[in-house]
Amino acid sequence: MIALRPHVHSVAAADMDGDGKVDLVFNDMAGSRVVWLRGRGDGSFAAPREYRTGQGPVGLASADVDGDGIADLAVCQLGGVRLFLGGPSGLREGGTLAAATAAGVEVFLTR
Ligand SMILES: [Ca+2]
Ligand SMILES: [Ca+2]
Repeated sequence: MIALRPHVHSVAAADMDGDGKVDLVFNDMAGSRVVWLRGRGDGSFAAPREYRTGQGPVGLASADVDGDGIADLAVCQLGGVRLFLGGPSGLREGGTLAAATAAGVEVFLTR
């Protein structure tokens, strides 16, 4: 069981550790985090694991953006988009993809 504040808006379902079983990640907007549940493949999940985000994570999208065959996670948060890369031990920080500036949104394309 994990205590969540209100404002869970988004869930992403994908295999983010490459074990062939679908995992779930959901946002905790008020807690500035995402919560990853590693799927066991039978409808149950391992203990939740938390990853800090910027303020107000609200939207999630999952796809293999670095081409290693393991799903990754993009998190829309206040002021930009943060990337988490999937891997055998879970998610790891992958940097900022886009940030809001006074002039608009700046998109970063470097690795
Ligand atoms: Ca998995
Ligand atoms: Ca990947």
